[in-house]
Amino acid sequence: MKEIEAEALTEITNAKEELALEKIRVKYLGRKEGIVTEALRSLKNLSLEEKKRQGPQINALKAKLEKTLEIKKRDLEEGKNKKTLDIDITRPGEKIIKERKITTGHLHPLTVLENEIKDVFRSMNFSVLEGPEIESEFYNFDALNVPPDHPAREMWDTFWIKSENAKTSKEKLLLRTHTSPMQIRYMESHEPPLQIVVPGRVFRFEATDQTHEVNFYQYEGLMVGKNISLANFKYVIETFLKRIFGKDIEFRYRPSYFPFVEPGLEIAIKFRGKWLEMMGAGMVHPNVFKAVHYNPRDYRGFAFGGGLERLAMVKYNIPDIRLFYSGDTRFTNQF
Ligand code: YSA
Repeated sequence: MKEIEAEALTEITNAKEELALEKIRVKYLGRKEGIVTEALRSLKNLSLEEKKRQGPQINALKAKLEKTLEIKKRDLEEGKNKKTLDIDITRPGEKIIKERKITTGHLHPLTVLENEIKDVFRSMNFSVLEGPEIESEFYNFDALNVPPDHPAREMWDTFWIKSENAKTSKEKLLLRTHTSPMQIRYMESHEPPLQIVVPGRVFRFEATDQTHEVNFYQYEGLMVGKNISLANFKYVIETFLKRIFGKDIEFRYRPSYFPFVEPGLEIAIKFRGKWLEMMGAGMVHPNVFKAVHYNPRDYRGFAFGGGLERLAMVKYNIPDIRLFYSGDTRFTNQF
């Protein structure tokens, strides 16, 4: 019996498929000629004493083989199911693969350009950071040298957020009209020398046309140190434009006015026969340094804020800013 048991268990262990297992079952437990069945049947020819000795042994072997066969059968079945699950259920059907060209998603052109801008400034050792889209009146205006009654506020048509219980301008909320508040937030918690660029979404309550959106993106730059001058600004901006456009392009500087710079200037690029305003800039105003508790005698710096869509319009020759937000895939799929 011991030999039969050892042999049967080895065969069961080595069985690779259900059919082979069934053959083993028949060989040992088959009703007609199964080895164990035969042994049980031949008990009747033995003496009472031998019957009492062998009977329980053979029955125990029968039970053991039945159990082992059952477990092995379950293992084989599970193995088979696992194989079925190896199929990649995310793979498109053969029909789709043959008949349709499979396309993948891609980044929006503005995201592509924003990433390029970040790369260019990072390569010039600028840190890239982001700021809140919901701002306070304090950071968006006051700290930037634009007090409440200042006529320059008219330059930015503002979406105000109801904040009736606000007592201070730090509590009065709005959708930021430019990325410049991040100049203040950063300088408040850092000491010069510093050089940062801050891309981000801004909002203005104004009519849309070919070059104006209500919601658009800016990239803010700020560099502050002991001996920073407009010459540094000129180098940084001209390097930036050359890298973005991959060649020299026609642009101009003109004097301009922003309360947070002195002197102030604007940069425009020739686009489709007209000058398109790209960014405002200038040397940081002493009052801005005072607002962040820097001594204006110790430091000088330049800052700029450009429109991302306008840059993309020139780079990709797009005649109307509204196309970026049209949701028309015939437009976005070109990038
Ligand atoms: C100026 C001096 C600094 O030291 C720092 C930043 C600035 C820029 C200032 N914060 C600002 O927002 N100036 S701006 O109103 O002239 O806008 C800057 C740029 O954003 C524009 O040159 C233009 O490229 C873009 N822009 C403005 N209004 C827009 C717009 N783009 C699309 N839609 C609009 N409605």
